[in-house]
Amino acid sequence: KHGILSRKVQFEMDGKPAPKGRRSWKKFYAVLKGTVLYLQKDEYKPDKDLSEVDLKNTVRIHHALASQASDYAKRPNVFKLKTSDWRVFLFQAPSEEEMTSWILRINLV
Ligand code: I3P
Repeated sequence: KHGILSRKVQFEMDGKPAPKGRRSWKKFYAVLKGTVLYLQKDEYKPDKDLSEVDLKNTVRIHHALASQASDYAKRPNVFKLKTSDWRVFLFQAPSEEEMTSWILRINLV
């Protein structure tokens, strides 16, 4: 699955609150491939190697849980992703359909 997602980091590894500066919304081109969610600055190109920043933004979603962020009212179509290493991200999808589709696909992994 591919698509535009904006990301906000709420908690980093081991559940530490993300520091100021890491908490702002950033727009990415997201690609879900197997158990890995790639978040890239630019459109996905299959033959291009990932940059160091792209690798840093990669999220392993094995044993992760996605759910609608019903407690977050500032933006629409936002879902929460909790990873197995206790990170928490908010992702904003372009529509409700896209949000639901991402949640279902992530939870199927
Ligand atoms: C953050 C930015 C985010 C905001 C976050 C701020 O500041 O304004 O938009 O999240 O609030 O820390 P900065 O750009 O300086 O990193 P919201 O959009 O959810 O309010 P937070 O610290 O309460 O998460």
